[in-house]
Amino acid sequence: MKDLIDAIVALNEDEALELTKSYLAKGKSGREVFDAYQTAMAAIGALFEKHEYFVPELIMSGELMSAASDIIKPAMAGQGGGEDKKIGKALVATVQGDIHDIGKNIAAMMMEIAGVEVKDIGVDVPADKIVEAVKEWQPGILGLSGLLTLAYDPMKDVVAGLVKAGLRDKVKVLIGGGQIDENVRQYVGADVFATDAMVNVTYAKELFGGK
Ligand code: B12
Repeated sequence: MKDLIDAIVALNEDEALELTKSYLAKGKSGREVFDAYQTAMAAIGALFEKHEYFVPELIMSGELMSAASDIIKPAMAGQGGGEDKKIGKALVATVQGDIHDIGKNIAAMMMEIAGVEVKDIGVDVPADKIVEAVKEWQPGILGLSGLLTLAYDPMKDVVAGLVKAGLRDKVKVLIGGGQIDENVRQYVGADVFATDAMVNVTYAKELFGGK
């Protein structure tokens, strides 16, 4: 799908969305098409680092990815099946200071497709609001997203808040974002880290016993 990846990286939205539809129509899976987007987003991030792209390009790439998600989501739902059967609950948020939401939305979407009831409380959410939401809604999984290195301390604050509220052993904390690794997981005190939304799905199925 090199033509699709090139169109995304060039931020040629019309061409990218047309190719997205055409690849799905020709039988590529939602997952394969989605992977092409993730490859392209990584390339866009690299161009930003090299100062060839700037914030407006990041904004455009974000809009393109959101528009593409609307097309890919039904294709993935069609493949996954079992959307009506809820196997458990997951709360998701992007932590304070971070407004990136594409990865969070995809992680939420993949869990919904796997039959998890998902509540998304948005971006730039302060730790106390997240802890409060866990207390009220009692999810089995708390998925925290953060793409900035600045997001690690707010994630740690959420875990500390859960401990303080006596909720830490009631919820599994998954943290996700392109820059996250095992060191960050340990620093934050989360249960699992994910640089891929499928981790969420596998984990949810294990935890909630879904098929
Ligand atoms: C698009 C984008 C933006 C858009 C976001 C639009 C939106 N609605 O989200 C906008 C323009 C707003 C933006 C702003 C900024 N950005 Co920006 N952005 C990106 C970019 C190009 C792509 C991110 C993306 O959507 N990727 C595609 C998704 C699908 O991937 P993902 O987020 O990693 O998610 C996957 C996994 O990580 C995982 N996952 C993610 N969350 C979760 C949660 C759970 C629970 C689970 C299980 C899994 C999971 O599953 C997802 C699907 O597989 C990245 C570069 C990159 N390579 O990531 C830079 C990047 C993240 N941005 C960066 C920066 C610096 C900024 C700004 C500070 C720029 C500025 N000077 O203003 C601001 C910060 C604003 C803020 N306070 O948050 C840096 C961060 C560097 C750092 N180490 O901190 C990056 C890495 C670019 C770079 N290479 O320098 N950005």
